[in-house]
Amino acid sequence: MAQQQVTVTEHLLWHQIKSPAATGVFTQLLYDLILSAKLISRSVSKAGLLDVLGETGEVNVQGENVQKLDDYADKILIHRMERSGALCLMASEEHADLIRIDPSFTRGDYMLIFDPLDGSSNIDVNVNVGTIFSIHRRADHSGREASLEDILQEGYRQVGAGYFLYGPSCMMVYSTGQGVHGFTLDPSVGEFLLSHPDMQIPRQGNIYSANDGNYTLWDDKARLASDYFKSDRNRTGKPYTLRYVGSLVADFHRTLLYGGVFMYPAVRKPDGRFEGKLRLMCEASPLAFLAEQAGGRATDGQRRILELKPYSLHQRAPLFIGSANDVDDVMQFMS
Ligand code: P6P
Repeated sequence: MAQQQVTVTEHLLWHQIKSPAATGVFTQLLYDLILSAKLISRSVSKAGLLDVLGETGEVNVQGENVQKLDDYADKILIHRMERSGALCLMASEEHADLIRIDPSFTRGDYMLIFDPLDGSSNIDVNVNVGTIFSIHRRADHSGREASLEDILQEGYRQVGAGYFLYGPSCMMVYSTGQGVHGFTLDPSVGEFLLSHPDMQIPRQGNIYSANDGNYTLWDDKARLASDYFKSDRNRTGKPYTLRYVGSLVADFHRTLLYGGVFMYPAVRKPDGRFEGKLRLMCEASPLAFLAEQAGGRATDGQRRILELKPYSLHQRAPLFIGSANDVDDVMQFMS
């Protein structure tokens, strides 16, 4: 008998039944994210043809010719998600300010933060890119208009997080706090099928993932951590393999499956300040949620990523994420 495939729809409904608080609004929110990703995946897969064939002649939902893909992905998500009926606020890596939901749309208590197409600079060389999303639920029910103070929540308060990876296949990896689950899009039927149930990061890895080109810009502690993994002093007794795609979703997805450590330490700026590159709310925090749900760890070098209280929408943070043993070892050098 053909293996019975579990669709993401079945999986979400099954989880909704298991979650007493679930009202179906959250499930609808995820459905609309999935539809957005299918639309983005379709355009990303044709990216290279934009030059070969010129304009694909495609017209997006706003009746405009397909633009730069990250702008296109951003527009798809905003258009679809403002109509989900689940949101009171959105924030996009592409927009400096909050995206409010027009009162003409049904609104809800959820807040969505997303990076519409992370790693988009890699598209021109046909490297995997991804959409990262983080879902919070508003704590205030006074009826006042939702504002920045509602969305600037610590990562441990996320009610859902995940990413879509556009690569050889299109994958969705998500968690609502009941483990991490991966789905692969079957383009012949347009459905995400459960391919990686209950994903767990190996407790110990042997892959080191960082942009070593920044080595001279790191502080001494980050350099010591980097040297440790590339020596025979680490727990495996031999140097780790180095793998670095330069697309966060791809590097994280490999870390989730194979283990090891991904690190993007703070780098020294011309004025001498050290600053992280990755954004806390739409990159580090959702991936940290997934990492911990999969038995891994995520820190900024001092504190657990999920404990950081954001002070601004686009603040950046250093990120060390992956296998529990490997991130614990990083902390030996960083703390
Ligand atoms: P670097 C892509 O531009 C991105 O935001 C992440 O996807 C990726 O992890 C990082 O930047 C790569 O940065 O400095 O190594 O090119």
